[in-house]
Amino acid sequence: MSNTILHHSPLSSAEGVKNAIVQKLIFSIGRDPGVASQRDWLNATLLAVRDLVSEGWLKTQRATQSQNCRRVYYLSMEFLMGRTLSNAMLAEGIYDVVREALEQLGLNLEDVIEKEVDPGLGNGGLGRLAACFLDSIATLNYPGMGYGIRYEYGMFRQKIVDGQQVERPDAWLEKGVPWEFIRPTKRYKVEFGGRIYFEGDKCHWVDTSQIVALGYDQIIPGYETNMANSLRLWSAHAGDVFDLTKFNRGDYFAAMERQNSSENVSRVLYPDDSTYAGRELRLRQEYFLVSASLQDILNRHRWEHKTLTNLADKVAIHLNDTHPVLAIPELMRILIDKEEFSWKAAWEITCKVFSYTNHTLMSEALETWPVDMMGAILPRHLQLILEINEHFLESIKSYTEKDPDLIRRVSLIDENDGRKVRMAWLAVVASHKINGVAKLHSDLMVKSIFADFAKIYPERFCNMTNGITPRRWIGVANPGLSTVIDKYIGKSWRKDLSHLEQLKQYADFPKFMQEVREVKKANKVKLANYIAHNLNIVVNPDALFDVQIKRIHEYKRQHLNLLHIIARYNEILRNPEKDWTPRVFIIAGKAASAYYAAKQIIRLINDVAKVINNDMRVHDKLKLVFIPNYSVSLAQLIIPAADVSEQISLAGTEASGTSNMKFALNGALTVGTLDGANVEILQNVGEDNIFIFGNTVEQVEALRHKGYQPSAYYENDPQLREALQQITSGAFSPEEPGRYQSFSPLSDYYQAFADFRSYVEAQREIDKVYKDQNLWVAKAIQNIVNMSYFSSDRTIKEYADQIWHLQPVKL
Ligand code: 26V
Repeated sequence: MSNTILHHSPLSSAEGVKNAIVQKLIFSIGRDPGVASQRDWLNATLLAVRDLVSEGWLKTQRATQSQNCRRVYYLSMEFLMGRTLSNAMLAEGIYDVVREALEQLGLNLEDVIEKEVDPGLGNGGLGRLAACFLDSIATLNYPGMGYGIRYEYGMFRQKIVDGQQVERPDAWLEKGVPWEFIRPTKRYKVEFGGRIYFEGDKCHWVDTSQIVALGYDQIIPGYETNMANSLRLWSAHAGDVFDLTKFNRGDYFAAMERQNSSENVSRVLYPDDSTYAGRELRLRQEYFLVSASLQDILNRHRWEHKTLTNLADKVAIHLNDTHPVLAIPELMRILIDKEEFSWKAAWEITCKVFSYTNHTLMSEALETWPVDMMGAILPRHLQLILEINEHFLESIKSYTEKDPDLIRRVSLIDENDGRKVRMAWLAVVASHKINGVAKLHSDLMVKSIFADFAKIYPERFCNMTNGITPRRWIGVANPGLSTVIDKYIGKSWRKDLSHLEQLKQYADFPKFMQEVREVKKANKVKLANYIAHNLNIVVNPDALFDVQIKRIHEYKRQHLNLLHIIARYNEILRNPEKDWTPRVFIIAGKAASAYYAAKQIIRLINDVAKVINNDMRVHDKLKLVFIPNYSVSLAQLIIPAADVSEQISLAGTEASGTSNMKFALNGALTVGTLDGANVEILQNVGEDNIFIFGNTVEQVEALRHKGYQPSAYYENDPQLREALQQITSGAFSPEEPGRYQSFSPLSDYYQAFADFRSYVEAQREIDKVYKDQNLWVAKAIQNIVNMSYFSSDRTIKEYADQIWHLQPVKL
């Protein structure tokens, strides 16, 4: 029985699919087809497709075990998976047959797809990268698994009320998640607080409070392979902590309070550092993820190998930024306190198991935990970290004798301003490989934040330039482009993006160019319809669509974009007769709820949009649209419709960027600084096919060094001065002229003024090129055909070979 596979493949004909869906609707969802809603049909379809994917998943589990494979575990506090249905249907090759089946049932597949919730279990690039990686790991047949938290409320839903961001809860679970499997047996106790004492060498952690982690799995199908991996998300429960005695006595409040405080751990997407309570919750969440995942990993390993001594041969654990770094002291704790390994043996295993990716150089994002807070919540872990620190500082004695200040700089404990544990330092000391996410970022990383460590452990640092999955970012998001590509070179590019280079021979074929242009136009019409329906703004799909979509942050410089838009508006009013290239500026993104400056930027965008869009004098020449509630599914709608991709961060601040890759792959031309992966996009698409502007990292540094003077720029630049004066004097907020009084970012920390002139010149060049539609589409095609390097398959192959040392499973 144990090797039975229940072949559940009636999904090869429309009739079979139809029956499978109706069965699911009646027997699993419990709805009468006569009264079922679109969501019911969606859920029934998801269940039917899930059955098919489950077969591959079973096979994968069995093959991985029988081949005794080494696995990678990707630990991340964020996974932005996007909607499941179309991706899974494409992976299984059943998209058309499902469409036909639904048609027979009187339903439109595209409408049904749109009903699926898009779980917002992340903040941005780091979370979406994790999702692209899981897709590539499965598609390349690598044995691996993601671990995260099943937050009850994901990233807030963003509403715009009177131009301002308002955050609304995202109760995504309430609609049901048919794709997931609850795993009642994957249930682990997670402990917090208490105290420790030693009996000889042996440490006891006692008087803890406990909660339960319960696993929920999502199957991650590989593309056209039988492989399917899992993403396991943990949900917090009170377990037997729930105080029934109190409840029965009528003390409901006390009983519920205890339950609530346990379950709060997976209540919301981890909060930022803005409040103390929020920080403490995040520390608990991070430990919750790490503790449950490690118990699960070690259980599986014990079950397969009966011992933990060979753990490092079979297990690679990857730390997605510092958020899961507590896994390091947690593994040490388990090996030493529970499994009775010596310190040395435990440390050797730990260093072989872990690897770590750094995703930002921004100092405010480098996690530290107050020693007191960690001591109260995780006393044994703090003690182990202090011990790791002692060993580490001892091991670098030969350096510290020559450079005594080194101890202060590299100590795992920051003593400068209240004692704090430096999580990135801990990650570096315990990981055998540490990578940045784009060449420039990896170079800067070893010159800046990790300079000292790069001298101590030069062999550990490497670069793994980010990538994106072509399945979702062309296949799902841009079916029109997929069809055109298929027609010329076949379908294989989905699994090997380098095949796109075969398109080069057609790059100047008028018919091919025409088809690429028509696809872009159709995507723009679709986006224009969305904008018309949802925002009541009419935009012309023949205008140039200029798009900046990403988290709102000063370093990403949405305000530089805005300064150019205002300057352009002024020029149009002064020169209405000029042959302007009509433009629609599209901006989307969320601001952290406690980030005042970012929220002001959103408000200003909306204020400026109101003025421009209602000014009859500019008419079609200029429109500005802020699309609320940016998400993976909105990205899938917007990116294929873009002509220009705005990647305008201050050089040296954006670690990589990944939307820059998605845009270029979909035939948008980048206007960007020499920052993050833009540098490598330039190298791949060639300087004729990208608009680079602004200061380089070295120039930015030099300006900082000599004392950056923002006033010098606006005093010398009448266009910049005018735009700034309009903002600060209330030209865009007549009902409250002082609203942006303090906007004048006299500090201009991110040097937007210094790059303004060269940005405006790049924009003029864009206007000029766009007028020649043939030239434009030729450049767009050069982007598409030269982007194969940025497939996450390439990235994952590099991780697998150089960091994780994985072999594909043979299926
Ligand atoms: C830090 C914190 C600290 C407070 C709690 C919430 C929170 C959430 C995230 C972070 C670090 C964010 C780092 C990040 O998302 N980096 C982005 O990673 C992308 C994938 O590598 C990369 O393309 C982006 O350039 C980079 O900004």
